[in-house]
Amino acid sequence: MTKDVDVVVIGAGFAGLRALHTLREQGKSVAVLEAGGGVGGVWYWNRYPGARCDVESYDYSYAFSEELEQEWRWTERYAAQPEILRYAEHVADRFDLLRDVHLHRWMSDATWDDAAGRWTVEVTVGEDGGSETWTGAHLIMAVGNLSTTKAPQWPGQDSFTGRILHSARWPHSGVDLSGQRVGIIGTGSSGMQMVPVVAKEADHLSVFQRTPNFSIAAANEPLTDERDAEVKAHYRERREAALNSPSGLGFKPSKQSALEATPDERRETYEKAWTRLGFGFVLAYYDLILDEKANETASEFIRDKIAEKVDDPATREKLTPRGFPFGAKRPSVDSGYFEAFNRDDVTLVDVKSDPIEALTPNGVRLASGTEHELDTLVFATGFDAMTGSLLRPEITGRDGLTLRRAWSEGPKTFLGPFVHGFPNFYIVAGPGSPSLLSNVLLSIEQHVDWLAALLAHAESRGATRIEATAEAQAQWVEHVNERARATLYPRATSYYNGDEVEGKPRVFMPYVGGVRGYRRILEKVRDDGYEGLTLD
Ligand code: N01
Repeated sequence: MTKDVDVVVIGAGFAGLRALHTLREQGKSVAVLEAGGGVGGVWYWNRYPGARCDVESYDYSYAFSEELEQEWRWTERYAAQPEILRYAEHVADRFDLLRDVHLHRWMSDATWDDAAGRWTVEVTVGEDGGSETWTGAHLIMAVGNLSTTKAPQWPGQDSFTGRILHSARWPHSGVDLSGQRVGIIGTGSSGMQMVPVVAKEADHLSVFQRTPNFSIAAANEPLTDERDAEVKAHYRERREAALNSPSGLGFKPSKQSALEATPDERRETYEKAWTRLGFGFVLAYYDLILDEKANETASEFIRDKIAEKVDDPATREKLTPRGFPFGAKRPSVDSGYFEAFNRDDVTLVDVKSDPIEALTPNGVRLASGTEHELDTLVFATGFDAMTGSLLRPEITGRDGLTLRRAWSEGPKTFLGPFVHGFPNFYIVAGPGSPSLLSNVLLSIEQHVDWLAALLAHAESRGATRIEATAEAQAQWVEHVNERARATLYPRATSYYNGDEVEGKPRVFMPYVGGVRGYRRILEKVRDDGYEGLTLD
């Protein structure tokens, strides 16, 4: 039986929950279809040891309800995964969202019916492959940028007699790693967070590193009642500051060039940023991500920090990032990652110089023939970022155009949410918008509010179809590329550029114009009567 609603939302992470709440308040019927067994999105799936947010808890939380802001009590400056998941569950419960969230439903395809002016969404239900059909006048993709996992397949993988886990599909029951020889492949944010925690538990840990990356010390701490009261007394100002900052973290970069400061001034600025900014460290000076020489001053500062933490010179050298600008590849925020390599029971394996050749029944064999024996092997190998979850299902818009074909040269959007040829189809905080370069929770709320206002406006005019024009989309794509080209971002091999998946078009995907600049663009488009969109 087909189920009909006004709006179908895919994904019950922070974006999907917020869309449900806001559109329901507008009087729309909404169905949220979620592949997982609970709400929370990335925080539902990523349960690996040490998983925690690298945006401060007070900022990585919804701003739409002052009551919610005041009543929720975060316990740490950077919340750990279980606490964030509890928060998502609390929100779902508090705003009575669950009655419209349909779990264990994976969207296999969606097709626009031009005559009816509706989307038909086909869904696989549960593990046993049942199916359902939903239709909606609008389709919102709230699927997240880091949700389709990427796991390499090595020769001999099936012969490995130990256990293979992925950081983003960690068993809900937890995993006892005590007494085990554990291997972790990948040293992005997930790997770096996991290493110090697993090192304490396992008998021995081997870390397979391909590219050493920059990381900022987390400076995590418990939140005292005084601190909590202080933040809550000024929450509106904090939110305002976030909206008016480039990253949505409330921090504005110094207007001075890093190169104009004296070495002592720079050091002082960097020391302060080190304990305050997390991955916003890249904004310590405005030109760190614009100018190679300026960037090198920050890169060198971080390399010195790493050097202070690692005892063995050979290991230290292997852990030191070089050859790409700091920040151009997403830096991590870690708690004791580098120090973990001072332990006798942790080994760093450089798989750039000696690549993994195969898995064997006992572990991992490198090209040199060296074998690392393991009981558990963890893939912290990341995601098919930004486009993975949008292109895995088959999405067909007007005149049979599929999203895969429309994006065969990389994602093309108008402002991020809109794709020409796909009426009434919206992507929340995805490619073409600040998304992964911002505090994504803020970007999610910005998109949902703006889209909700657009839908209300269209309705008030009796319009039932909303679509970006080809011209507006082409101009936005050019603008996104032009802004990216003016920065150092394209100079690293990174998932921002689509480098993480072989054969993926090399296009810089997020919008580097910043949260504040982007918000102004959205406001102007709205004030100009939604120029760039056709409302019929
Ligand atoms: O994934 P990644 P992630 N052989 O893509 C390596 C967010 N996040 O899950 O760099 C060997 O960053 C790969 O090597 P290389 C955050 O936005 C946030 O760690 O490509 N190695 C890399 O080291 C983050 O950026 C939080 O050479 C292979 C690693 O695997 C994003 O999620 C916590 C390989 C993948 O790193 C993704 O992080 C966690 C191969 N075949 C995640 N394939 C916080 O809030 C891949 N690698 C703190």
